[in-house]
Amino acid sequence: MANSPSHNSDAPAWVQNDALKTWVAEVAALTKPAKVHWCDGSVDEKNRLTEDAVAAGVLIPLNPKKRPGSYLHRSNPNDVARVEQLTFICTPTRDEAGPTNNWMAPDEAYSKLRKHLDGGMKGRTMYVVPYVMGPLGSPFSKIGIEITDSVYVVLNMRIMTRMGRAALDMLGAAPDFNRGLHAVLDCNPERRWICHFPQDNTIWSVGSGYGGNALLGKKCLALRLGSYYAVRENWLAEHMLILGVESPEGQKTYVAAAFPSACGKTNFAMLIPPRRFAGWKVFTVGDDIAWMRVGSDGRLWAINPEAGYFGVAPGTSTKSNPSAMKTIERDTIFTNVALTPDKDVWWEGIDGEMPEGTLDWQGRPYVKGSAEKAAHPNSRFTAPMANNPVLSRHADDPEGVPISAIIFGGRRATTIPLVLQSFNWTHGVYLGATMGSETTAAAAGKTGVVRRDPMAMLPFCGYNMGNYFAHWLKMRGQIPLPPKIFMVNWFRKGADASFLWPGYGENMRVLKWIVDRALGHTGGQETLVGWVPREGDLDLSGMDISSEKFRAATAIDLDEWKSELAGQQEFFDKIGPTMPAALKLQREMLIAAIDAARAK
Ligand code: GTP
Ligand code: SPV
Ligand code: MN
Repeated sequence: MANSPSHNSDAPAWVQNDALKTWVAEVAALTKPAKVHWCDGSVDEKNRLTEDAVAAGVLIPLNPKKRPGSYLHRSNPNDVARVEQLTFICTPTRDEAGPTNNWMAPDEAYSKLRKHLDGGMKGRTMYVVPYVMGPLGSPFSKIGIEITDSVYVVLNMRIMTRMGRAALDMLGAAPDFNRGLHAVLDCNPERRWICHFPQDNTIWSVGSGYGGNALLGKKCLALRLGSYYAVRENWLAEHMLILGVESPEGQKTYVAAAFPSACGKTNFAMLIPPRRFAGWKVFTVGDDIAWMRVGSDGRLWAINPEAGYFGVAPGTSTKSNPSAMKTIERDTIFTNVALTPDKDVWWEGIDGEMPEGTLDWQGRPYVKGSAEKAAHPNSRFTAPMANNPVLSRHADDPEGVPISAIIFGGRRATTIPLVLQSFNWTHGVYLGATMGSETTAAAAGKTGVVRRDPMAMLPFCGYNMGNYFAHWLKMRGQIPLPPKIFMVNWFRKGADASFLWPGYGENMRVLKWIVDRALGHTGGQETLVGWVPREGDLDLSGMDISSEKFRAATAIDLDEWKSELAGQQEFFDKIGPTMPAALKLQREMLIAAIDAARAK
């Protein structure tokens, strides 16, 4: 009976967890689906669900000769990115969520969403998706169950997480799994809310089927709730890629880097060193999220909680990111890219011209010369990390990898130089906390506006931002051998509005200096704002950049810094009473130092 809690008996024999069965029965009684499907994660199940999705028009099969096992999904055109203004932290008090988050009282949020969830899955299949964030068997890992009425979400979760029976085997009889409830409803922006209940380890998301709004393990669990647990349990949940650099001598160094959404994490994590760096290799551990804990050796150890990549398509080519192009050759779900007549994918920046007869991301014939893009600027690929030719051997390691350097980097046309090393941990936290970046298509709203995006966590910190800064400062005392902290900017522009630094693989030159500095192998020059490479420290040989451009990319202009520091005041004021004094002092000291230097 679809309308009664008798769904309890629908659970297959391999589902033994009573708390789970009870919860699923309660949700089914509320949402009243026609059918409940428990996901076991098998290949057979994937094939059946894919067939269903194709039959329903949710997935369009791509050319099996060109993209075996791959599909295109076109989302509702009103649902193409995260919606920050509809994302809420639902803590008992507003102060816990803090001034940078939208807040709703838990009771209010539950009752508001419950109204829409009541009968919200009528006539539809309700999927129960057990998943693990983190390697199976790792003490770092967390188990979630996402209930969803979207087969597209199920198939994405199967790529992005360790999904299926393995998660329930790991959970055993424990009742403390994350409870995620997701329903697309009629995909109406007027009925779209993404609500987090940290005290209840619960996420309710309605009205969107897209990315971080709907794949609840990713931004909702791994970052917003993750950060909330991390501050209580003395670890860090961060919007960071993790990569390993191997020198020709075989020395391996691991680095974690926080860049805001659509600011280069996937690309940096898969970097192919230029010819000049023969013998150097970069391996991907993760491309979006890092969970980091202090190890028994006193170092900071990181795992990637995800198992796949939900990567930005536009700009991806064999020139910019050959490893990503290999990764998406097969078994990939593409969302909102353009479709060529021979059923392959196309987007702005991919290799080659757009073929005649290409359909745009909404399925309309593309009119060449049109002001609109053929692929949506936030179009994405979902691909298993196992496809990545430069996947680190440690990507699935329950222990993770030891981090020697942390990098913060925004998208800034001015002010921020190519690379900067902080003087110490506190100064590094200040650099991260005051990071600015231009907004991108990864979130709904205007793009290209500079905003403060501390540690690339503005949309993902699940509690009061001032307390988050305090947590970062406090972590220094917990890490006997802390990583060194750096800041980079691949996006500085010249007077002609073009990028000064070629980026992508050439970022290896900067990464090498960072690794050398972190290991104490090379010098640097002290400036008022941090350490920078001395003339000649960055190996530029075999590279196409004029010395004027390089100088402009690395320049520290004290006038620009003066206005940067003025801009930080507004943000500090917004954080208010929880803003740590240590960070305010960093800013004041820098203002004083710049004033003194300019006074002559
Ligand atoms: P999310 O998945 O949204 O968190 O994004 P991300 O941080 O992983 O960004 P990604 O690597 O997908 O890059 C986003 C956009 O920036 C793409 O269009 C890239 O082509 C572009 N990009 C990445 N690295 C560089 C770089 O070094 N220089 C320049 N100019 N552009 C870059
Ligand atoms: C981001 O916006 O940072 C992403 C894409 O990685 S989403 O999963 O939609 O959050
Ligand atoms: Mn991201």
